[in-house]
Amino acid sequence: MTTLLLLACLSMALPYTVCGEPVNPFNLLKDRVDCVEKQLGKIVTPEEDFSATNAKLKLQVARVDTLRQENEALEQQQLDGQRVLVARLNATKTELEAEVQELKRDNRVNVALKGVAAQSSLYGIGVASNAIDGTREPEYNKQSCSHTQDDTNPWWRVDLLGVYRVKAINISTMHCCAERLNGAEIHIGNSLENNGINNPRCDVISQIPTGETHTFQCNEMKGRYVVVVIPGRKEYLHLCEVEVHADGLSGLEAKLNSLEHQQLDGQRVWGARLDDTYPNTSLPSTPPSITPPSCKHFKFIHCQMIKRNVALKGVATQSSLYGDGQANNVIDGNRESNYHKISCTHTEQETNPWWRVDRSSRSRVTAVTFTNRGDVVPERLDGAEICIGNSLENTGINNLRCVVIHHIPAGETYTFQCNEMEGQYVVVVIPGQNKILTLCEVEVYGLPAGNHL
Ligand SMILES: [Ca+2]
Ligand SMILES: [Ca+2]
Repeated sequence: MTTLLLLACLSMALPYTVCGEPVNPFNLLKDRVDCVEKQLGKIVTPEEDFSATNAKLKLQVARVDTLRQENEALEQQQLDGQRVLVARLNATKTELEAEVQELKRDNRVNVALKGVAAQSSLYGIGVASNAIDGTREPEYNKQSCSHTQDDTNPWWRVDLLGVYRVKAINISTMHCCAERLNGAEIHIGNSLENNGINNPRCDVISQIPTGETHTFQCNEMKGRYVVVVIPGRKEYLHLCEVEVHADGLSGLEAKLNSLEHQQLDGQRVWGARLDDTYPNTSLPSTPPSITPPSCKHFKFIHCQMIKRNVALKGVATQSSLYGDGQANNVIDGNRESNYHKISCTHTEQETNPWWRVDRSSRSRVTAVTFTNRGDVVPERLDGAEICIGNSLENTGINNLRCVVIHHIPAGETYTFQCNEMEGQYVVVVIPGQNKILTLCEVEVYGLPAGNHL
């Protein structure tokens, strides 16, 4: 108490001035920030290049040791999203130094720099980590570009070692042969299925000129892995730098995000959110093996099945029938991939063969899982498109497209994320002439429309 009084007396006695004007010592921090902003406003305009001018002000303030703590708050004071005010006491503690620093454009941080890179194969000195070494150097010989062999569907991937909300990705090409990257896709997500290629797609690279850097916006897609793949052809994949500009998720959100992907039995996923009425923010480290009704025992969370195979209750139809390949075989709950066990569909050979499930009610489709035929001809499914929506126009093919299936190996099951596309119908079509559509199981995971976790 005595100390407080003494401090108060000192405060009254010492002339606290900011920008030459006396201030209330109890509003010192606030006034000082205002002052700095005013000062900066006079000498720096938004159009100026901050990295060049890097304005710096020195403000006379009284000796106040407690400013050390207050400075921590000051350092985070943002001016306009692109610039940040950094302030600190100088060595003599009698002056406050304040400067405006330009943040990286849009306040983004390249989180790939701390990641771990991998790729489908290695050519020469083009190790995967060259694409996250922090330099865009385009000369292959300078060992800053990744380079695969002439692979079919070559891929490169960075594991960000945590889940991030990805805003944008910069990709820099090599001096040689930049056209090889044409048609490459950028995928982001938490799955390593199919080397991460089955994660949702951010964008397709149409063309990046030799030695240049292009930016792809990813709308805050969440994920731990960023994958670049050249689908559908044999090609060398080389990348001189991949910069991933992203924000980290909060601790709790990160936990939830990883939990959401923890499958219990292939059909259910455990999810949780904080209950606003309960302050405890702790979460169990592993999903409880419980069904939704018993979730209510957890007072501090809600949990529910956030994914269930809603295709099972649908009605399937297809463009034509060959042999025993009934349309409903694909939603019989059985992933048996041998066509002769009568759990797969089969159309005639025709133009644009399609299969469709009517789920009789609208829901938000989070993901669609496909099991391809396992005994022979898995390549028939290559190029199939998944469309989701509420329209039956053109047999449902005109609905929005979730994904194009490049290839699912024989008998394997792949999951494609559809980011909660809403629709009553899920349609699979193989565009082109003389095509045959065979599917052994389609699982549609979704949430009721309007029910947000
Ligand atoms: Ca590099
Ligand atoms: Ca089946």
